[in-house]
Amino acid sequence: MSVQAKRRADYQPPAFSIATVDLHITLHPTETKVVSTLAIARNGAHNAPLVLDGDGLELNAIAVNGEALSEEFYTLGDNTLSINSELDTFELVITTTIAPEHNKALEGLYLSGGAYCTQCEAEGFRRITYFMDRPDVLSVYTVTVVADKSIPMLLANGNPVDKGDIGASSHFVKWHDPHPKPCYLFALVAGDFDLLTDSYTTSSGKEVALELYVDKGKKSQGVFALESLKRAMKWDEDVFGLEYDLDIYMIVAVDFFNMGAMENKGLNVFNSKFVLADQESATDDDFFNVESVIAHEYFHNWTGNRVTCRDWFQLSLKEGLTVFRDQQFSADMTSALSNRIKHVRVMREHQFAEDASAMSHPIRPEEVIEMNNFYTVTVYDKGAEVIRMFHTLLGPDGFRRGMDEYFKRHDGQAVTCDDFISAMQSATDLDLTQFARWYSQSGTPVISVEHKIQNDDNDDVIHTFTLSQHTPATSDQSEKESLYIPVNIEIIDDEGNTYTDNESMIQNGMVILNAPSMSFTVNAENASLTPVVLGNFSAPAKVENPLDTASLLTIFKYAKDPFNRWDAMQTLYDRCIKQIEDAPGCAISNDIWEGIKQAIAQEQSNLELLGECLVTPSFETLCQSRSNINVSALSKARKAFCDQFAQALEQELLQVFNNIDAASYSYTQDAVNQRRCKNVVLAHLARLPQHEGAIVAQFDAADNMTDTLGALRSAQHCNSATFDTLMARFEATWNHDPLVLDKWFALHATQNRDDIFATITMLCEHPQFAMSNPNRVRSVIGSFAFYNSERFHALDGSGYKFVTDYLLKLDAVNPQVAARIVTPLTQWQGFANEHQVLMKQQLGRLLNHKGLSKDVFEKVSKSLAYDKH
Ligand code: B3K
Ligand code: ZN
Repeated sequence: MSVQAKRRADYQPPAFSIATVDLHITLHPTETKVVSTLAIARNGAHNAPLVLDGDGLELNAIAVNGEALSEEFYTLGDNTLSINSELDTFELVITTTIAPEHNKALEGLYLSGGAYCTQCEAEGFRRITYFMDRPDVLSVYTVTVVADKSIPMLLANGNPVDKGDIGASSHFVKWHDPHPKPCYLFALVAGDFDLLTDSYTTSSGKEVALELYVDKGKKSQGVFALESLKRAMKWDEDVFGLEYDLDIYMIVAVDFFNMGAMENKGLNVFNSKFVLADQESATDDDFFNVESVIAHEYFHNWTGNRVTCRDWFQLSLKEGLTVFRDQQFSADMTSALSNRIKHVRVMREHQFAEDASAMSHPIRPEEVIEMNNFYTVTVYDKGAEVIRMFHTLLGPDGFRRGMDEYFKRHDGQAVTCDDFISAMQSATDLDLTQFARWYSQSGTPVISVEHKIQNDDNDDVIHTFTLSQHTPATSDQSEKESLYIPVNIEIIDDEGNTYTDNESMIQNGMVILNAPSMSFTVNAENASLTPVVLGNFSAPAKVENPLDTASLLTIFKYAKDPFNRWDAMQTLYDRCIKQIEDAPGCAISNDIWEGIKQAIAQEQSNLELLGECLVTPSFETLCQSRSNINVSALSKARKAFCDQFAQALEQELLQVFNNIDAASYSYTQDAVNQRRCKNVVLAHLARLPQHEGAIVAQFDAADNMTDTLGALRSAQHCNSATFDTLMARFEATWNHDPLVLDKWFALHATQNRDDIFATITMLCEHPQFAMSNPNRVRSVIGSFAFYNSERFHALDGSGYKFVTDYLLKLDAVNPQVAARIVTPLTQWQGFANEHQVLMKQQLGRLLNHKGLSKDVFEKVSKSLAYDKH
């Protein structure tokens, strides 16, 4: 396969602009007619042709200024249409036909169930009509949607301006969006939905109609999403002074969707998973995610839509920033600590892994084959961490000034990450030049901590702390430079006293590490000091801090920063697991259990922190602090540790469990913390057969999905008959609801059982399963590949082969989803050689497959090429 990568350095401004786009779309499952009228103007003096992108379109007619264009004036390429006109300005009318029903890639215009909907970001608009499909061409859109009257609701961006009948059987609605936008924000939805309506009055008194469209019969499950939207609108006014700018804001929930949601101007399209929620069917995590995704898409209205990206290499300009904004919102709506822990888990489980793989890229990538492959944890989540560092360095007020300046300079423009940095620079005296390297350098920096103790001439005890940074080479960059790293730090002794440094390098609890290393000293008599480093995960880095168990427990007891306290326990657990890996069968010493018991006692009343501290690091997180991993050995060590944990702490765990009141259900932070802690504890107790009854009892009594699912997850550790019985009961109850059934699919797919492939095959044949639905595929195949580590990595190669066989079929249907699920297979670098050989064998099969999509090709070919370095 020969595919051309695009490079950031090759950016050229568009040769033409398109001031207005008038679309007239007559919907039909196999013959949708799209008439596009474009006001074209040449940019500057040149005689290059107008080159439009197109993909899978049937071209019916072209007219320039009202005259049909004869063939000598245009060239139809594989994916382009070039118009040779000497005119500097002209009206171009292009008529094309498309077949939404046959569109299974879910990009462009497609049918989700019975509803028409679109997904254009990144480059899907070219599957609807010929256009300059790039984000720096901004146009004002007027869209007329025509359909059979059996399809009652016809939606597009902006405000409705006209509607009426066409003959006896058809009707139309015309929409106008006054805000110039790139084509990736175009949207159209047509179908028959239940509609929830509400309104919101902005701080300047403008009334906005809010409309939420859901599948028939699901109205009550949309209430929480609509309430979340209003909270997000208010928050953006309060925190950033940003108001909504159209008369109407619409959200449509659809069942077939490649990702979470899409911020199309005034008409968001959502995966129904991130809209529908009620007590019976949604967990606390689901509620959290609904609120957070609703907010994320809403916040894009300013960070993404009003100010958009010049080119797709700048994606983090809108995504990193918008993720940071949604994280801040969620922290304000729920709790700062549990949010921070969530983000850090994502960074450690997924982003660090990406940076260690052949897909390593800076938050602003340099080279891309398939843009959809770059909607990554690096661009999104590491991107948000970089924005968070601006926020940390500038402080909330400085950050706000920078944001105000950004909008003042760039409202209505398509800009770059450098433009953002420059706006931030205008709001601070700090020199951000070195900081900007976070945009160009990939890889996870490692901060090493060294602690030396000396006596000086006066017999004072001097502690010297040295922080060094080092970023290991990545697949895309061999040379690394020093980054500008804000490192939150506390120096405490074993009674919890805090110390300041002699050089005053610690300012407001933070040092700046901007050279390969830096040192400071602390004087302390008769005290043993512990450096508490990277509070609140103040930078996306790994820390190597050689602390003994006593120091880790001191941090847990006394550090001011609750994130550090949680992290100290994670490090402690990681150490214990390592100890068992090195000496299988060994018992963790009693003083560690005693330390954990004290920690539990100390936090009895802080169920939020306690719940998080009782979670043992995931297999995926453990992988990031290891190399040459033998999966079975690591999994066994992790399991052995968890078993010992349950045995050693049984009484304490039981006490926590029994002390948590089964108060009546509500979705409040306190209640969420209680359920979370209770279910974490239950999962530990499940390892002891005597507590099986508690699991069944919780399953029987649960009046909400969090507790039901908590019981089911715990049952994964019980004997298989109990698990099977509860799973069967769950299926009988939820058979009608595929979104809920996804949880059941995922639980089955992550079982460590000999019959796992028979199970997965059975799941794929389930009446509610369809390969064409990304949610189902992610639940079954995605869960297996990402989270069933023992079976996926089985040393007979069966897991890798199973996933590959499936991907070969899926790729022909939906390349975007296939390219996501191939990720674990491409991340072979950390694993022992026997794993690597088998993984690469399957990557080779994929690479040799005729007709492989460029999505999967890019990831697989990079992964195999990395090998040859
Ligand atoms: N901007 C979209 C993601 C589009 C992904 C295209 N493959 C959703 C979001 O980040 O809000
Ligand atoms: Zn986004």
